[in-house]
Amino acid sequence: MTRPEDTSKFIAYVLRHAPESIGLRLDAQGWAGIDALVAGAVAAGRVLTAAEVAQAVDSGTKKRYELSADGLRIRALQGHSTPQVNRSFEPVEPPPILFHGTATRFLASIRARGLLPGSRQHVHLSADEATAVQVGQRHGKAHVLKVEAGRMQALGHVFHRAENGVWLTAAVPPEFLLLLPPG
Ligand code: HQG
Repeated sequence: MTRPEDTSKFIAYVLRHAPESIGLRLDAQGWAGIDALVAGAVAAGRVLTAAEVAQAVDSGTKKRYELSADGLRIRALQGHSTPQVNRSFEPVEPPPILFHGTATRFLASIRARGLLPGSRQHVHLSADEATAVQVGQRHGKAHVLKVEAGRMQALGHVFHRAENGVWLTAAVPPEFLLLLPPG
């Protein structure tokens, strides 16, 4: 029996990073047919049903996915690295401060280069510190940075907010990072 969280992670991997791994094609806004997702997964040897996909959308505290109004299609809301997707997000005015959770082992590089999106299309930020702690713990010993989002925006940096509340921006130069310990 596959655990729902494993199913959600599998769907996240396919819809954000590797649709081609199951022969799936996403449109530029990230949408895939649920039937095509299920058929591709099954053809690749994975046990997956449309009911499990629906459960993955509804379950968990992380709103990773969205269903189309007709219920036939699914997409990941953010976090993409696949070049198939180029979601258009509206610019949104951020709060003065946003948070980014990282791991202590990345701090020297972040001090030198700021926050970079890595393989993803954006740097991910949160409005609350608790979320940032959880995100950072995924990578090791968590360290939370404060980002001067208001000052960045005033200087021309653009922010977006995905439907699940995750804040996105292209990159954060080091001068906008607070709580960055000296090297
Ligand atoms: C770090 C999860 C070295 C960055 C979460 C992070 C999130 C640098 C790691 C979403 C760096 C990238 C995204 C630099 C940034 N030098 N390291 N210059 N700049 N980093 O996983 O933000 O469970 O790609 O601090 O909830 O951790 O997938 O990004 O530690 O919203 O739904 O490089 O993933 O959601 O790691 O997490 P990631 P993230 P899901």
